[in-house]
Amino acid sequence: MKHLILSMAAAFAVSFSSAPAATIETRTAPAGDGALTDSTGDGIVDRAMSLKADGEDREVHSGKIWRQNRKAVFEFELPELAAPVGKATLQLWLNGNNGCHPDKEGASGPDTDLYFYLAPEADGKIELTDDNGTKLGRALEAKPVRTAGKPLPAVRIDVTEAVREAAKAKSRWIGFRLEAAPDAPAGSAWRWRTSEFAAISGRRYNPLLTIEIE
Ligand SMILES: [Ca+2]
Ligand SMILES: [Ca+2]
Repeated sequence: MKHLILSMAAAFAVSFSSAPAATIETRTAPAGDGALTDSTGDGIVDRAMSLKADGEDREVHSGKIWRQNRKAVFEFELPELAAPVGKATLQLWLNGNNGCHPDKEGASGPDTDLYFYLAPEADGKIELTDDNGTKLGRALEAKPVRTAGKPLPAVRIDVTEAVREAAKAKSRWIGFRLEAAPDAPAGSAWRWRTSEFAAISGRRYNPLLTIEIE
């Protein structure tokens, strides 16, 4: 029991000793992953959604589809990052057979960029003001992610620079937003699993941020 308590405490602790680097894991909660939608095509998001009702796919989309521009948003609570961040990785899972709409073999979502933002907009809730922040880079290209006969792989993105910015700003939350590149054509979207999906289908699918402390 004592060992268990120590392990749990270590999940959010930072070591100041010269011991090997610590690794911190933080996951989204249902209120903190969701989608922003521009439904009128004016470039301004007008809908924020964090929870899917029972019977739906428990996924959020990034792409220009059904005359909407949909953006997927994931907010993570951070521990106090007093020691230097060595490396940070965002791990997400796509949904469906091919991870995209339309879900056809050989199909893909659009070229997709990743943005990050900090508190106060990053706060564990999905709001219109989360359409904000700094572009980190290209997260996915417009090409199929599925290898025939194999399950969809996890999508892992290096977000070290973003988490270092959060540590410098002492932000206790960080948000990541995936959206179609500005020049991407309409007609496809990526389908991202949320914490609601993980609650039903397995914790391994929960959006995950892993931070290695030096
Ligand atoms: Ca959610
Ligand atoms: Ca927010």
